[in-house]
Amino acid sequence: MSDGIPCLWMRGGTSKAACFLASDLPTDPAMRDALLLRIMGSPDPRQIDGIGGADPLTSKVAVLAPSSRPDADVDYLFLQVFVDQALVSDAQGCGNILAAVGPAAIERGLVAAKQSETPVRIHMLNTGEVALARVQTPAGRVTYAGEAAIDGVPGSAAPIPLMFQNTAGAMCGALLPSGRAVDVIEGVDCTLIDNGMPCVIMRAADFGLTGGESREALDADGALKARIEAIRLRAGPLMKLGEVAEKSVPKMVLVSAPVAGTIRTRSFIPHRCHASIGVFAAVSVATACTLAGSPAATLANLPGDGRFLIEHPTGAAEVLLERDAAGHVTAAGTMRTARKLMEGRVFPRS
Ligand code: NQM
Repeated sequence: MSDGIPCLWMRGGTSKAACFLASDLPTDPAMRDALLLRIMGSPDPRQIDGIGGADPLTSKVAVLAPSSRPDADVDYLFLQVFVDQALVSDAQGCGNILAAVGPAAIERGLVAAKQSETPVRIHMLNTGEVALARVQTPAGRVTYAGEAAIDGVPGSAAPIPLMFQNTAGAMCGALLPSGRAVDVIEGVDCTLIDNGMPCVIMRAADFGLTGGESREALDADGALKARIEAIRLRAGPLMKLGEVAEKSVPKMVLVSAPVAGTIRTRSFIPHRCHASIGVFAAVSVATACTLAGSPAATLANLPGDGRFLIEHPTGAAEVLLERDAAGHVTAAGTMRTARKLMEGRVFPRS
């Protein structure tokens, strides 16, 4: 370890992650997780002795390996390294970091670049599903420069379209793990849903909020967070996730009427308010908007063309939903960008 560990530090969508090859990390998950905690500098609210950014959105890890199945090009394991607890969780995927996986797999030689655009089929080990990313590779090299802009990231970059299928019930076994579109928990109407990310969706108004509050104001509201956590702990077993006190799922999403898009959100991941919204969380919220009678559906302004604009604290995320004749969501997509920030070796504290 004194020579450091090869590491790519990448922005994926509105998050950042350290990307490793599985072959550079211990195979034993407990040893791997202990190493990742030391690399990130956890547990410590400032992560001062590691490379983590003192925020769940910048304390993430992607572990890449050659694909273990024939219909994919690369295996991607997402790990959330908690900031102020000695916990590393594989109980969720991450669609923002997913945007960095295609470029990182090409950079690290796991996938050969094609001449103009390289499709990368990514086996998401957390959920067992395969996503398709399209990476710009003019002249056979990844380019990060481009004209695509996403809210929550300044400037523009090369677009990375992401397409998903079969995400319903990815973590909970069913789109609606309780079998209902509405459950009442602690007196609050909740939709317990998993279309790629387990989420509990509730009306902001039921907490006395407008839903337009800033991330900082919500994070400072201890009474609100305690109420949301009480609901989360009861929702976990109902969602077939078991005891969730030490898990980063389910995510807790407050919804309100949109300003200009489909619906407005403030999401907790799960203890801090997200600066924007997770990719699969946005897909799950968009899907909830289509469920008659659910809190999200009563507030949503549904698009006519399948393009759902999910408003969040720093703008909006676009989610494309394909639905069958019965209205069931069959596929989803979004557009993200990514950037290589640093390539080198990382030196964990001993
Ligand atoms: O929902 C944050 C993020 C995420 C996850 C989180 C994500 C997703 O924005 O797919 O992208 O929910 O912890 O990076």
